[in-house]
Order: sequence, then C-alpha cells, then structure tokens
Amino acid sequence: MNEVFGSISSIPYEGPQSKNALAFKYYDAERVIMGKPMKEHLPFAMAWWHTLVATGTDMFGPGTADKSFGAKPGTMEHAKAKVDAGFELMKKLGIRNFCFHDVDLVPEADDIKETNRRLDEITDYMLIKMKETDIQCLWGTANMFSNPRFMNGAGSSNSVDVYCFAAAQIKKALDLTVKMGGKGYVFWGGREGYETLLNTDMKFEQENIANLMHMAVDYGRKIGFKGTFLIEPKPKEPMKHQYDYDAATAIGFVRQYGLDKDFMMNIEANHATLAGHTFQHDLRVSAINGMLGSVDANTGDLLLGWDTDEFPNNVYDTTLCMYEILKAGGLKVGLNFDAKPRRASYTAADLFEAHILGMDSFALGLIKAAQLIEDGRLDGFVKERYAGFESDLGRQIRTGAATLEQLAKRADEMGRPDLPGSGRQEYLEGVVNNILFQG
Ligand code: XUL
Ligand code: CO
Repeated sequence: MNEVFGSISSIPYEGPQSKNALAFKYYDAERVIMGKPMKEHLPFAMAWWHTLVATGTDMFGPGTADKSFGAKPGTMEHAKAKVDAGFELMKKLGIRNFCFHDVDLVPEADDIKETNRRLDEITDYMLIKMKETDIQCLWGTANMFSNPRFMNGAGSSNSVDVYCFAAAQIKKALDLTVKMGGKGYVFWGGREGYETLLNTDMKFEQENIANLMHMAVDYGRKIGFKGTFLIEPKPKEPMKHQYDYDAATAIGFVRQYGLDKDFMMNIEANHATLAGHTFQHDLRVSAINGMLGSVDANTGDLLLGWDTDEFPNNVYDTTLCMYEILKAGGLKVGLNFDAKPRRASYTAADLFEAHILGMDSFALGLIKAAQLIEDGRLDGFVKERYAGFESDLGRQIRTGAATLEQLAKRADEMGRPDLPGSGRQEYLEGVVNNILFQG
C-alpha cells in the first residue's frame, strides 16, 4: 500500500549524541526505569484532532498545513485517508494509542442517524488497522462544543433538545469507545460554563451536567465499559468561566454529585497553568485524592493567556510531572498529546519532529524524575520537615485524638514556640538543577 509519509521511515532511538532530527535522543521504549520499560511508564497517545484534522487555522487566517492526505476533505474517502495517515504516523513513531472525538473521525451529516452510520463504518476500518498494528484506543469523547447548537453548552444548555442531542452523542461516543476497547471516556466541559451570571442559573446548569454524567455512567457500565470516566478541568476558554475550573473544583463536583467512584481527572498542562497553577499542582491535587487518571501532555506559553497546546518541551515541567506520576504509582489511563505544531511548522516532517519533541521531553522527564526519587534528598527533606509530628502530641493531632484545650495548655507551658525549621527552598531547587544538569 502507498505510504502517506513515504519520505519518513520509522523513528529510531539514537541516543543523546545523535544530531538526526528524525531520531529519538531519550525515548528508548524498552529501557527499564524503576523496574518498568519506558513504554509502560509513558503510554503515549496521538490526538486525532490536532494531528489529523487541525490545519493551523487561527482567528487571523486559514490553515497552513495540508491534511487532505490525498483525498477530498468532507468525504468518507478523506476519513479513511486520515485513518491510514494516523496509523502510519503512530507506527513510525512507536506511539501505541490514540484519542478521538466523534467528529474528528467523520464529516458530520445533517442528520445524526447518518453521522452514526458513518461512525460505524470508519470504526470498522479502524478496528482492522488496530489489529494489524497492535495500536489501541486510549480514550474517546464527544465534541459538544464546536457545532453552533452547543453555543450555550451541552449539559448546561438551556435547550432540552440540545441536551438530548448531547446525550445522543455521548451514547454513540461510548459505543465507539467500547467497540475499540478504550481505557477511558473524557468529559471536557467545552462550553459548560457561562459568559455572564445575568442570564445564568448556575445551580440548575451544574445539576443538569451531573445528571448527564450519571446517565453516561449508567449506560457505559450497561454496555460493558470497564474503563475510567475522566473530567478534564479547564478554567476558561471558550467560556469566560468554565465549571470544571481546576482539579480541586472538579473533584469537589464529582464528590458532591456522587460520581467519584467512576470518575478520575485528566490533567492538561496548559489548562492547569491557565487556572493559575503549575502542572505539578493539579497533578498533586488529583493524586492525593486518588484521582490521577490521565494526562493531556502539552504546554502553554506563560507569556500568553490562552490555550496554545504546544508540544511539551520544558524538561523542568516534564520532570516534575513524571515525579508526581511515579510517586502516585503511575497513570490509570495514559498520556495524550493534546498538542499541535505551531502554524508556521506545517510540513509532514514538522508533525513527526513535534511528536519526537514531546516523547523525548517526557522520556527525559521520566529519567530525571526517577533520579530525583533515587537520590532521596527531596523526600528526605520533606520527611524531616514534618518530623515534629512524630512526637506523642504530634501523633495525637494526626489521629484526631487531641483537643483544643490540651494544645492550648501546651502553648501556655511553652510561652511561645521556636520558629519552625527553614523551608530550604533554594537548597531544594539546587538539588533539582543538580539532577537535571549533571555535567
Ligand atoms: C480543549 C481540550 C480538548 C479536550 C478534549 O482545550 O483540551 O481537546 O482534550 O475534548
Ligand atoms: Co485536552
């Protein structure tokens, strides 16, 4: 069969000394780190929408990248050409999973019955490719934000009919996810939020979203979906305020509405920074609540205030991300490259080089995170920092056995406490640099 990326061969691992743009410098799939091969620590996934659909269109001009893959956009031939291109790209890069929205796969028809028929046809074709290549579906989702009908949201819409349409899309996307053996199903609340409270009943909208999620869980479990439902928090964009603001907010939401047994978090780096947090912060919040499910691996540009979805390149960030993931015992689902090359990087080689950058940045992050853990200075300091709580009184506080009177009596006896031990932030930052840049 004709290749789509005929001029590009499978990407080899050549090591840090290599100057070959189309080779991995750090991602060595079989290399064992802390008892597991890299490919298991890093279940990378290709994002169907960025890699196979997005052409680089922005508010100021049309796309620059040709994603026709030799077929006419808007046809089923094109949908199939995208499948061929996607599987070839994943195979050549050694990416073992993909993620999709329903409308990434086929052109949407005027009638949902015809759209669903097209989805059945394309996923039959994808299943053949999956078998041939041993590439899996990481997660699926429904796009409930692009079509104008979703201008006021999907679960949060003021229209019962739009709410039903959203339900139908979720139902179908769950069918497809199960059909392809997906490990997760994602809710990113694209327009689930508001522009102004002057026209919004916030409680009503949040209850409707929760009901829709409950229906999704009930249906998913009924058709045999054993995977994880995920919420992908994001504070704003496209709406001024989105309800799943950050991990803490989304975790509160799933607990409030009794969804916490089925849902975990899908943390996207660029969304965390838009919320005013570090990527590491939202990973930690998810991990300590037992909800670190999956990662949308990208990065933003901190000088810009919007979702730039860049391929991960900052090794400081990937190191601290992998530090959280290793300490949490790994990811339940995986690492999806919700990222796109810049508009001026429009060639096929750019598409490969972008994924290589992302995979190498995470591989290096994994290597460095394991070294930070094995080095032990960070853990050792954190342990020492709270050592006062290993006293009898400290233990009573920790177990909830202490009383306010008892603690006040101790304060009376001491008169005033000594200053707590130094936080030694600069020392610890130096340790991280020492591990990152061992000469
Ligand atoms: C948008 C975003 C989405 C979700 C899936 O910011 O991240 O692509 O990952 O709907
Ligand atoms: Co995302």
